[in-house]
Amino acid sequence: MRITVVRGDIIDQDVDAVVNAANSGLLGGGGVDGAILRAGGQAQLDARRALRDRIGSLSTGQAAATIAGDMRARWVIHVVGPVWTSTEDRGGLLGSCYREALRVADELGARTVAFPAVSAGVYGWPMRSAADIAVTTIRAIDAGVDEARFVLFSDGAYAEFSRALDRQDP
Ligand code: AR6
Repeated sequence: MRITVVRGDIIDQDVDAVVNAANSGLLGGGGVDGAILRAGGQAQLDARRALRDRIGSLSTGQAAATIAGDMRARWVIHVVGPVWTSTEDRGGLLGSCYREALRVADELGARTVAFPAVSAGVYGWPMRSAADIAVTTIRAIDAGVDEARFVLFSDGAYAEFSRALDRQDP
């Protein structure tokens, strides 16, 4: 599996599946979640509602897919990242988001998957740590996916993910 890092908007990526930093209610929010829902339109919203009717809510660290609707991508893989706190190490849950997303991507048969910096926005996770956990976790997985692409919205996020990838290159 190739791991790549780009600066840009996850909506614009020509990939099979896009990972969404969702909340457990699954029906949208701000940040990347809002952008993905807007881009997906009614078909994606209907699919999110159907998923919620089926599973109730999505737990932190878990992943579940819907169709993407009007997006270029075919699927959205929803994950719920942990909210940052300095009093408890929730890094395992953040790693689980990436692991579970890739497992679901494999099940779907997705060859290319775009990831945002899960938890590093509204949920407050420090970008440096978010990048280290994301890269370390993805590196350790032997997935059927050809490319895992981190798509970072800001220069700062892009710099941290690039650093994490370079630092850990064999
Ligand atoms: N493309 C790529 N990255 C983006 C985009 C985009 N279009 N938009 C934002 N980001 P966040 P979280 C970056 O807040 O911290 C929502 O309300 C953003 O700059 O989207 O996991 C959900 O419903 C940041 O670096 O996700 C939840 O309630 C990163 O994506 C909650 O926010 C993640 O920021 C989840 O919070």
